Amino acid sequence: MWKNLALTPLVIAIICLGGCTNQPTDEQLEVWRTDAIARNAKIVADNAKKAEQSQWNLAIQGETRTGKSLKLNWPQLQALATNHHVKTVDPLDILHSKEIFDFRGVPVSVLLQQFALVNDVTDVTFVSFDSYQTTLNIQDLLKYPITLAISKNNKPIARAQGGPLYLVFPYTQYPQLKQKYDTSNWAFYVSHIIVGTESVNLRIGKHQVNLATLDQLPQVTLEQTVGYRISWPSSKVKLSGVRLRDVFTSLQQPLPPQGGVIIRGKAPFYNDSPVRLSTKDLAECDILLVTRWGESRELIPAKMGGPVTLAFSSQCPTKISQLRWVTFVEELTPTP
Ligand SMILES: Nc1nc2c(c(=O)[nH]1)N[C@H]1C(S)=C(S)[C@@H](COP(=O)(O)O)O[C@H]1N2
Ligand SMILES: [Mo]
Repeated sequence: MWKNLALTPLVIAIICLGGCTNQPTDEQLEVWRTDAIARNAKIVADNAKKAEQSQWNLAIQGETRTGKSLKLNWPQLQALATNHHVKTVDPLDILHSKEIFDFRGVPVSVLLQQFALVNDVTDVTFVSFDSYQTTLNIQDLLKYPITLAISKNNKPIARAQGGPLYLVFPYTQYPQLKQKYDTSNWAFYVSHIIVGTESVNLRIGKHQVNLATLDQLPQVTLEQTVGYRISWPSSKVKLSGVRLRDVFTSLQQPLPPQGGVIIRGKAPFYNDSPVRLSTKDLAECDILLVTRWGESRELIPAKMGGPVTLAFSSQCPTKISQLRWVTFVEELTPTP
C-alpha cells in the first residue's frame, strides 16, 4: 500500500512534524493515508486535464488544399482563436440553459477557407474523441460563425463541459440555425474535421490498402439495420464489402491462430479501447469492412461513417454482434 503512494515522503514528514517520539495511532495513520491518496489523485487528475488540452490536436482531412490530411496542434489552434467571440446560449449546459456565454474559438469558416477545397464539397463532418460524429452543410459553415470553441467565459472548457474543443452554434445571434441544427449537432471534444469524404486508405499490418484492392476481393452483402444510427435509415439496408478474414488471406498475412486483430477507427478513443477480434471470431461468421450501401451500391460518405465501416452480420453469435461497429476504420493490426 505505502509503496504505491507518490506522496509518501510528505506523509512521513507530516507525521514527524510534531516530533517522532509520539507514535501516531493506527486510526490517525489511516486518516493521513486516505488524505494523501485523495490529494495525490487530485494532482494526477489536474495534471492529466492540463496535459489533455495542451496535447489536443485537430486533424483536417478529406478534400484539403494539399490533398493530404493536416494536424493543428494546440498552440496553432490558440493562434487562430485570438479574437473571435460567439455570445450564445449553450443548450447542452442544462443547468444554465438560459444564460448567454462568451465563447472564444476558431470559426470553422476560417479553417475551411485556409485549408479546404470549399468548391468541391457539400458536407463537412466533425468527429469527436468518443467517435461521435455530426455533419453540416459547407455553405452554412461559410455563412455563419459556427465555431470550435477553446474557452467559455474566459476559461478553458472542462472535459465534462465538452472541452477542450467544443463545436458551438451562434443560436442567440442567428435563431434560424436552431431549425436546421439542433442540440445533437453541438459536438463535444472534436478531434477531426473531414471535408467531403476521404478516399479509402487502410493500414493493415505493413500494408496500405485502397478501394481498388478491396474491390478485387469477394464481395459480401448483408441486409440488416446498421449498428450505429447516425445518418442511416432505421430500416434494414444492404451493406456490401469484404470479409475481414479474406483481407488477411489476400495480403498473405495469415492471422495467428491463437491471436487476432485489433481494429481502430478515426476517433482517438480507439487508442485506449480498440475493438479486438480473435482469429476464431473471424472464422465463425461474416465480419465485414463495408464500403458500399443500398441497391445502387453507393460509396459510404463521411456522414455515414465512411468510406469504411466495420460491420457484424446478424448471424454472428451475440458476443460478436454486440460489439461496437467501428466507423472511419483506419487501422487493422494483427496481434499474437
Ligand atoms: N462528442 C459528443 N458530442 C455530443 C454527443 C456525444 O455523445 N458525444 N451527443 C449529442 C447529443 S445527441 C446531444 S442531445 C447533446 C447532449 O448530449 P448528452 O445529453 O449526452 O450530454 O450533445 C451532442 N454532442
Ligand atoms: Mo441527443
